[in-house]
Amino acid sequence: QLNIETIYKNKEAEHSNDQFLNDVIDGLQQEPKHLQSKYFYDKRGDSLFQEIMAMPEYYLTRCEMDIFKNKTQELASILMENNTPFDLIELGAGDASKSLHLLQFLKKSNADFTYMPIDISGNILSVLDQKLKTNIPDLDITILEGDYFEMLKKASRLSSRRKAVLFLGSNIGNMEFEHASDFCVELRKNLNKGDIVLVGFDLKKDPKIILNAYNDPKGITAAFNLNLLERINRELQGNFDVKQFEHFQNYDPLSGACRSYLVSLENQKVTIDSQAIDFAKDEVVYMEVSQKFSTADMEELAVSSGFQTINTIQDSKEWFADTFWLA
Ligand code: AVI
Repeated sequence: QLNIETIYKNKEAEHSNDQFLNDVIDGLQQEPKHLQSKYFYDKRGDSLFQEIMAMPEYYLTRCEMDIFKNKTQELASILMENNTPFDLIELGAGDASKSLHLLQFLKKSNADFTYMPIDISGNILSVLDQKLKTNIPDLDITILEGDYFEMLKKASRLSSRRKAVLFLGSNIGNMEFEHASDFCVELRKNLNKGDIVLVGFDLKKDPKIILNAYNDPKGITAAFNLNLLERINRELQGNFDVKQFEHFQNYDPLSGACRSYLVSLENQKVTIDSQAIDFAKDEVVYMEVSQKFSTADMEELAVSSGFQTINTIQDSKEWFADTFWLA
């Protein structure tokens, strides 16, 4: 049994289907066409992402796991500063496979904290809930399902303890650079002076290694992208013929942007909730950016959003960085 377990959902979740439909139609009416990658994560998308994380080419999870398994003490000592009680809030917690090591270490060290995972996927949060029940039965946990900032505000209403926010897995890379910057400014506004953030960044490296991580030969990443079209068919009465779209991945080592697209293989008309959208042969739908960072890029983001970098921890290959920012 979990010690304290409360599950909060935001109101928005009730209207999420309308929002999904609006965002899809709006994105497909733009030039170039665009779908938001936050919608990848339905039940099937969650499970495909689990498969991606287990692929030999997808080094990100293993690198960050290396940090969380082998540098746990270093991470924990910064979080446990002064031994004051705190809320450990994880944005986009997923199945918390990396933070699990940290949570176990903090518990063993008698840290006084509540774990507050935030995710938009209720499905993955129930997987997480089960996992924590089995692995750390005496953990204090408050589950927050919904939008990051709404849930962060909710966390502030529930507790006034100092906050340590985890934003791992290079999730920050799934935002365009300007959005990442706006996101960090907004994050800073939701924190008090002295709170800390731990952000995971995938670093710029050999372009081939990066491209391979998103262009696997088994086509799991392709299936992950195409699943969004299937999700639109399932949930929004769409009629995409998924076989008529092909995944295309590109990495630009200068900007560090690794982008995925779906290419229309023929001229076709798709109907979504009775709205028709035309796709020309070879027209692309821009799906996702997975931005890669240099140390200077990371620092620029910290400074421009009012944070001070206090420590950066890398994996043994130096491919991934988890960096502590002080608000
Ligand atoms: C969740 N996010 C950090 C992943 C990434 O690496 O950008 C999502 C992903 N897309 C394709 N493969 C993995």
